[in-house]
Amino acid sequence: MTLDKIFVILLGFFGVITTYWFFFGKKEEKVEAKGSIDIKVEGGYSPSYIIIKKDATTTLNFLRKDPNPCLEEVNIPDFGIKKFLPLNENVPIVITPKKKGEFPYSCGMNMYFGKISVI
Ligand SMILES: [Cu+2]
Repeated sequence: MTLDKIFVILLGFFGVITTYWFFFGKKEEKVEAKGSIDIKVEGGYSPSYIIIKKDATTTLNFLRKDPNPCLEEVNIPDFGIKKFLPLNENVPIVITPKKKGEFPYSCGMNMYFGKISVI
């Protein structure tokens, strides 16, 4: 094998790793809410993965900073919650989960997602 062939193989290998890292390497930010948690709504939800305790009342404070109308509504179907999020206004959503599991939440059009994990 000539040096340039080795170089091309290495380059291809590097490309694959970079692509993999780009799509799968982004770690999901998991945050445990202790009574309440602030969720910033800007190009998605931050943090998006929220851990809460079963039978404990938790306040999710949604603050929308993104003028994109896509994010103007938040849905938590398992809790029967559908709320309008005015821009730059804190919207508290109070939940007291009665069962454990993972419950998704999303924008009104199902384009941005987050998850509530009840432990
Ligand atoms: Cu949307």
